[in-house]
Amino acid sequence: MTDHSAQDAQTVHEASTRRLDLLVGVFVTALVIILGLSYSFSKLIDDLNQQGANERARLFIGEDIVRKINLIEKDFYQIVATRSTRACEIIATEILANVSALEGDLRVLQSGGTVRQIIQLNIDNVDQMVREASYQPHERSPYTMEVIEISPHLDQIRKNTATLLALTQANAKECSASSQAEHDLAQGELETFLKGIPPFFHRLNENANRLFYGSNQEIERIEAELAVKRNQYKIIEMSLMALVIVFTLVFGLTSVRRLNAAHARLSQTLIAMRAARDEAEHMATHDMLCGLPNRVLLESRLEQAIARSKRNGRIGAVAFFDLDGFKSINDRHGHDIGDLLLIAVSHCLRERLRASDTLSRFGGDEFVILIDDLSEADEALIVMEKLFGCLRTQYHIAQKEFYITASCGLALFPKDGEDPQTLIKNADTAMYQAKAQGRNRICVYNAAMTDEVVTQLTIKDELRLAVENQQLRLYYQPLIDARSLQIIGAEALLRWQHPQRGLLAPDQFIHIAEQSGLILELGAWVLERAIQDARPWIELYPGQFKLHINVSGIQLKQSDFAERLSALLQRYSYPAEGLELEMTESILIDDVAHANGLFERLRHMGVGLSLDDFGTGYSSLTHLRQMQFSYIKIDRAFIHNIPNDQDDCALVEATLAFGHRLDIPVIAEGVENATQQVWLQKRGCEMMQGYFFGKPMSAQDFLHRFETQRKTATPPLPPTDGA
Ligand SMILES: Nc1nc2c(ncn2[C@@H]2O[C@H](COP(=O)(O)OP(=O)(O)OP(=O)(O)O)[C@@H](O)[C@H]2O)c(=O)[nH]1
Ligand SMILES: [Mg+2]
Repeated sequence: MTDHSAQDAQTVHEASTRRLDLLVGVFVTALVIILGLSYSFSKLIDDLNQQGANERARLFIGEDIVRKINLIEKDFYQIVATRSTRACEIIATEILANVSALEGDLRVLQSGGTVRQIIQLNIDNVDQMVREASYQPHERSPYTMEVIEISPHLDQIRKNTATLLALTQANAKECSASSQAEHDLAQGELETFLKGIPPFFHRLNENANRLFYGSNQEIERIEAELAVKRNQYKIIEMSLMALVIVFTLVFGLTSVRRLNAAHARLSQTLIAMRAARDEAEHMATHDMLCGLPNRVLLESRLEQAIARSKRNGRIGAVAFFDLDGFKSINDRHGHDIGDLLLIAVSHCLRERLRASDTLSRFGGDEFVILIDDLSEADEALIVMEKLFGCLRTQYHIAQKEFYITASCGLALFPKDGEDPQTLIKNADTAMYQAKAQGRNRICVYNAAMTDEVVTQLTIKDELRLAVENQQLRLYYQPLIDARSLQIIGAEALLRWQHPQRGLLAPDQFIHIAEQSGLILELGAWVLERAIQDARPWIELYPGQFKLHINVSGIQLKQSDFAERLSALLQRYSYPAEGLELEMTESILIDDVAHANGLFERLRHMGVGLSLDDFGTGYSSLTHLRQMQFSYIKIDRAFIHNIPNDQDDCALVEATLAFGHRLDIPVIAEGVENATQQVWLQKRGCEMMQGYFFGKPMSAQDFLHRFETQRKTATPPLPPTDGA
């Protein structure tokens, strides 16, 4: 989901980037077009402006030409009117100067006269001209024709002026020195000459006026064109601006919308990614099944708690819980049920803890609890007792009932360790001890435990080889009928002939065998060997002898236990009725439904079931009744002090009464003297066992004792020194 969102976001991001690129492209193109158009239009307008300026310059020259021609014309008439030769000469000089100036003007016009030339001509109003025309025109003058027409007239003027001057001078001379006839002749020539002058100036003025008006019209045309171009330019400029604005609005709005959508998608992706990161973080620090903190988180919290405890001098505790026999629950009911049970237990434990305590799952059926901020160690034990409440209750899962116990190890800090690893290891060691001591209990860590654990681990390794190396032995202790005092059975007792440690009793190694699973191998060996050994004995007392074999709860939890036993009995042709399986109450606590089913099958086969160590466990009387045991065995701990200890006497009497009431015969273990024997006999105890009747002995010794009894049949049997 996260990858998908990230891809989406990437796609949207790319699309938005493309749109943005396009938008920028359109902007740049529009800008280039506007600048290009603006440049060409301004160039066009500049050209037109320049043309206008030039025309105005020419107009000015045209005006000047017209003015000068008028002056010349006026001067001519003055010459004609003047009789003074000196005055005539002055006027003639002025005319010639004006003609020269006129020629200059015409040359400027003819060559497409420049503003600078116009300036050199000392024309008035030059400033305005310069402002209007700021560059050199290059085109040829359009007034060449007028110039060509005017130019010859100027030569004519020069000639006429010279003629007029000459005539005037001649006239003056005639007036003073010549005859009247000569004077008249000169006067006549002058008048004739003067007659030709008006038409000449008329033509000249015409040309000059054409020049003037032509320029004027041209200026008007240019200005009109200029106005049109300016308007066109404005329209195009505004259209382009409008186009750009529309483009900007459309693309801008679309892009903003798209960017908003992209932003929203990106935000979603970010949220999804954050959630994924949180989930990953949670997964890295929590157990998947129960949702509890895992080892990583526990160690980190423990580290903080240790540091706090060092600062404030308070103490804390690490409790290591491991459920007892959980493997068999998995095996019998499946992992799903096992999972549900783990979850239910975790809920129960959590409810009994403070919010500040950490309940973590270490995997499997192990829970580690961190409790800190305690004043004294006993407070931790109080919490543990509270937690044990969870383990002595019934769990209802998938319409089944489960009883579960746990073993717990407790380590305190800073006393038992100053770092998380050491504390957890020590709590684990204490838990191991709790398992070794029979489970369903709390052990508080002490330094000696570490050595103990090392020893136990060594024993575990050696025990693996014990079967293979034939170091296991079976001893048999007689079971005596309390009324006849005859041997009517034997209890098979396991011993381990350890090469270095000597002969070891079961309490020194059986818990290790149970813990490591070796009990299955050991138990199978015991069953086969005992049945094999007892085969001849049963023939001595057919139908009466019973072989009692201890079986572990773990063995009974094997789903094929009944089948295996049946095969064994068949193999050695041993009658099922001659076999009594002794078990402790733990089988009842673990799984009542399974125990019921198995017992039903065993009873159906004919195998008897005895409850061992009665009074030391927590079994409910209802269950005892349901199980239909063939015998109840009172633990030797209660027999030892009778008849002196009133409490023990009361307990044994109660057990006997309970057995009689339920019609279950009672066996008393550990009978060591005649007083105890008599006391028990009097109270109706059905069977006895103990050193008073015989210590555990080898199979051969037992056979011997048994055969002797059969031959002599003289009870009671004296105590013997067995193994
Ligand atoms: N249902 C379930 N079982 C698990 C899970 N993780 C581990 N286990 C099983 O839990 C069992 C725990 O083993 P142990 O504690 O050594 O065995 P046990 O039968 O409880 O024996 P003791 O603790 O010695 O009394 C193993 O069989 C594991 O396969 C899980 O997540 N769910
Ligand atoms: Mg366990």
